[in-house]
Amino acid sequence: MINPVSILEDPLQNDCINQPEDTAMFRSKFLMSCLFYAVIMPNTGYSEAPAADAADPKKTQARLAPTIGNTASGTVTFTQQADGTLIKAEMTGLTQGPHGFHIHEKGDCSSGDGKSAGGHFNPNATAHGGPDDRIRHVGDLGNIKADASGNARYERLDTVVSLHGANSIVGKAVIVHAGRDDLTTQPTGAAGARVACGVIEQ
Ligand SMILES: [Cu+2]
Ligand SMILES: [Zn+2]
Repeated sequence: MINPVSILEDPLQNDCINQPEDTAMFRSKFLMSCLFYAVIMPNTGYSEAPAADAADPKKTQARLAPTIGNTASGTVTFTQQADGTLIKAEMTGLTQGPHGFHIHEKGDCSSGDGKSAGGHFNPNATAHGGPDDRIRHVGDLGNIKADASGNARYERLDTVVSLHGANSIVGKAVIVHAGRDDLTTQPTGAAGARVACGVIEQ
């Protein structure tokens, strides 16, 4: 549909509507502009609402399973918002304390130790850091901290992680580590072994 407001604001279209009684040459010119709007414009698609894009998801998740010899499992959800990506995690079966929590570059948890997920997701080739650092891997989410029962929750609105474009984490993997990410040691944060792994769903 042609937006009535755009018709009123468009000088060519106004010419078409307010056709002056003038020479045949002008009439012909105005007729051309009428034809342009009648025939060409409806096919340009400018006035159509953008189609929903299946490659532009608004929400996804990863279900984390324990690596061999470990008991940690849980779910991480990613919700794209106007102001960033809301990341929420719930884990069980951890040892008490902080555990390195990252997005790794390969969506592959097939090896028993989680190493098939590769290194931290780092599309911009920067140094490792904490989630609030200006210089960090896209995948650097800091630590998830478990209570005495081994349960952990994490919630963060992250402005670097995205569900589309170059920083898209869709199809990558979430890893929880045995130890704390010190947010400093390169390139891993020295967080130790990988105790849980889950692929971020497409
Ligand atoms: Cu990691
Ligand atoms: Zn990192």
